[in-house]
Amino acid sequence: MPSIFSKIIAREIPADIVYEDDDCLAFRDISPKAPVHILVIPKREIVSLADLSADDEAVMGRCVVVASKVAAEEGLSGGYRLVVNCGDDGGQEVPHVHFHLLGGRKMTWPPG
Ligand code: IU
Repeated sequence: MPSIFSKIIAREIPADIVYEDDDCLAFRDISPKAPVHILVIPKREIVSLADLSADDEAVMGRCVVVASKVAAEEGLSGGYRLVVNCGDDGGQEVPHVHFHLLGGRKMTWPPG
């Protein structure tokens, strides 16, 4: 089932895209929870972490490498947080797996 992120990938709705390659897309979150809040997604339609298969290993690894590259480009030399919410209990709202790259402020732990 295509989600709103599929429309962003297809350029059917606008987004502030900061990185793109054949497999991954990174764009600024529309409702940022930190000074830097970027979502890194696989272009492949994967609903959540709970739906991953062995075929997804490369693209998910690629997303983590992209997040690291984008974090460096955003100047997050002091550190950052990379988060994936999974399912209702994990607080996932958009059914297309995504990494939240959060930075530019001190993070707290544990998360809510
Ligand atoms: P979640 O992990 O599924 O809860 O995160 C979804 C995120 O997608 C959330 O931070 C939203 O602000 C963000 N988002 C967006 O950037 N653009 C959109 O059009 C929609 C949600 I809908």
